[in-house]
Amino acid sequence: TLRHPEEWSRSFSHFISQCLIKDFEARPSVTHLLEHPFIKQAHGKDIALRQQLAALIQEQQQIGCKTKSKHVRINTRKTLIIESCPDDDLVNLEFLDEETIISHLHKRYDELQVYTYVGDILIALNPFQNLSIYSPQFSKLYHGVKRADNPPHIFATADAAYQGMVTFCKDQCIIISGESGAGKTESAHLIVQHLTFLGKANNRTLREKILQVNPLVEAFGNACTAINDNSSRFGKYLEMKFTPTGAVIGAKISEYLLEKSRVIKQAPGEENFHIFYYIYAGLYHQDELKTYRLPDGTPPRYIDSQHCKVMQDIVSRKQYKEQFDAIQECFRNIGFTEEEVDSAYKILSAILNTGNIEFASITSQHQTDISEVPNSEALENAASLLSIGPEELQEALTSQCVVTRGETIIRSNTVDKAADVRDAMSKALYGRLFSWIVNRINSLLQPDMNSGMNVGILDIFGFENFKKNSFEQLCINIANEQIQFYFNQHIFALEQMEYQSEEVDASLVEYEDNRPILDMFLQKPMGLLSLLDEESRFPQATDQTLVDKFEDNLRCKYFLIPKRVELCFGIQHYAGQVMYNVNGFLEKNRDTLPADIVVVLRTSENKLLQQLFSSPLTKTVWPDHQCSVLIATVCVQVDTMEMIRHPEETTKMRRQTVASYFRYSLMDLLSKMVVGQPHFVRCIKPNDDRQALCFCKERVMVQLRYTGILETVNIRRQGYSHRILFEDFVNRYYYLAFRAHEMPETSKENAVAILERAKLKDWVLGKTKVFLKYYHVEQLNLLLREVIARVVVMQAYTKGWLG
Ligand code: AOV
Ligand code: MG
Repeated sequence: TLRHPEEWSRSFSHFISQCLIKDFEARPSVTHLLEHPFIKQAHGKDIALRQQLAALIQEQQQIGCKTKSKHVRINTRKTLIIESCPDDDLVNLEFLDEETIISHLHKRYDELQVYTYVGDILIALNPFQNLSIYSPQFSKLYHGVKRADNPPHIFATADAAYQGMVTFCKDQCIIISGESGAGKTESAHLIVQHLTFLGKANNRTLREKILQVNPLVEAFGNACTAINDNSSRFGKYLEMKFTPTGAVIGAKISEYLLEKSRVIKQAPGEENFHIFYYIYAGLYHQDELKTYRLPDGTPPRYIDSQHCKVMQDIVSRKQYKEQFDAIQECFRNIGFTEEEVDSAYKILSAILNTGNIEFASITSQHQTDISEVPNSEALENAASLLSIGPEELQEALTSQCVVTRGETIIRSNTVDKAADVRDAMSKALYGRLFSWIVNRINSLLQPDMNSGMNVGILDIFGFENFKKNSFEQLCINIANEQIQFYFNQHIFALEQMEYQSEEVDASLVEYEDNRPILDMFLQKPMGLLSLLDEESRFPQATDQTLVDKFEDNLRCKYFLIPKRVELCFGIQHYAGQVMYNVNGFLEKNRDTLPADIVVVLRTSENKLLQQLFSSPLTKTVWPDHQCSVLIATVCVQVDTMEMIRHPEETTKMRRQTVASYFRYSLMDLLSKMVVGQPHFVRCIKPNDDRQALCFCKERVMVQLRYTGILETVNIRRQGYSHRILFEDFVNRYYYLAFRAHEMPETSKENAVAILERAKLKDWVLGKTKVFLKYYHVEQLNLLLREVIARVVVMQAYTKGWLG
């Protein structure tokens, strides 16, 4: 069966050449190709090619083939054809060792087969080029069919999650992991695209809205780094909401830990958040320049790193302008009002102007260290865009109110201090604007109905190891450490724990448990984050005292103090060793925003700004009873219901640091994830040069090792990834062996009856549960869907609807 010949846009010779790929001999059923009209109609020099193909098939038949493939079909290859075959899944490999797995993935990558299964887990190699396998034809192909019927694909993972949700009425969650630049964000987009298709978003407006959420949020939250031109600088959990029958009705995003420090400073060769370049290139008409007070000439300091492409070349400027137009479109489609968008642009322009405010030291009679703003243009621009008074702004930047013993004293800021306050204000403005945009999207995309289910998609910032790593990298890498832990829990720990408690005889697979590393970070009161918090509370603390504190208290093999490199410490992460420079850790962790700034911003006439600073930004985190398993296993401790305040919030309450906020954010994220049935996508970066068709064996090897792929293949081969209580099993599948009205007892015997009736092999029984292989559930679900469809038709007949 050759499906979708319309996909064959290529010429005959190309078609044939695609068939003559290296591993062709492993695919016997290609004989069908000779019968295909496309090939039968060969003429001219194509006839020679046809003969070549025939000869090859003959040769291949003589050799004899080991594979059992049945079909000729579209492949995930860039262009077309051939069939799914057993080696789409690493679990089916005859020999299982690192070398075989690598060469297997290498071979597939050379053929542009970027996806490979490990049981129900998807490995995605970054192709670093556009593939034509994401078209609507492919969407149709990956819709409610057996996984093995099609070559591995990211759409298949989306489909599995969707089917799981519809069949079991249970929330699902797709966890995408991989290092920076491995392809997580692209994968997340493709999943949203496919879920929108599956969710029959007939309503074009809703479909467009949902598809535009990612681009809009990423314009504000992504930036060009040394590793990835579109690197996510925040964690994102996107929940797509569906009706109980599976129609998509809305979406909701949760954002985690935006790297705000990027607003004020970027590492050499890196850029600020995309949106700044977009508006700078997009708002260029004279009247816009005037309205938004953007300097026409030298770009603002915050975006004028040596790589400021905006001014340097026309092409980039044009591209940014196009991106700006696209973002405008997103704002409009999603439903932001013009006034809101205008306010957002004003705040962004105000930030750019704020960055240009400079301070100079002046000497007065009483004090030597007073700062003032020598060139008031930037200050006036910023104040005007924020709708506040320039004098008030200047005062808030250059001085501070201190209350001592009931008396209020105005103290002047030094030049350095004033610059810090300025930057703190920019960061706060951006961070709050970002949160507001996310909240606004959520309110605009919120479904009318409360009931329903969702599929969550987790796309966080990937593991990073730069030449110089700071507090941001530490947080990013801890988050990745947590995701790896979650993966381990699901794939190895929980499964093997159940073998023991249910007395099932299954061989145990050894894996690298990263819990000790997580403990070292998160434990209270002696974990690294707690120690950092403690030190942040001392005004006299320095980088040296911080390193000393770590060194004195963190005595484990994962914490390293390098000799000869000062003010650095190393961590042996699950994904490799990273050296961190503590310079700025304390200040970044404190993340203070002086009260004077909040006071002056609250006087703004800009409605959006008032909203951003009127109430304390809070987030509720609670230990959900459903996530108690993970809370027990994850070392994050949440005492009771807590209101988590944004770190910069200054009140009489003890101030939250970034570290403690981070800890709660992780908890919040986990509590969302654990309610859903997880699906894992492991993104792998085949090379560091972002080159298409370049498979660097060593780089892939490292990633396979630290993600524990070999062990994963083993456990998927030997293990039972689904354990279902007899009661739940019978309730769920009794249609397969009993009549609808029979209501069988939910006993072990009836569970066995169903398993036998479904003709499954290799399952085992525990004390209270059925233990199933990863492919059993899919088989059961397909059978169930068929039976239910039959029942519905029969009922329709009996009711006379079908005549
Ligand atoms: P990341 O999300 O994993 O990094 P991205 O998804 O941004 O990585 O991918 C990096 C780049 O790889 C993209 O900009 C594309 O150029 C390319 N790419 C990835 N997947 C595909 C694909 N399926 N098809 C074509 N090109 C692809 V980070 O966010 O930095 O951790 O923090
Ligand atoms: Mg990303």
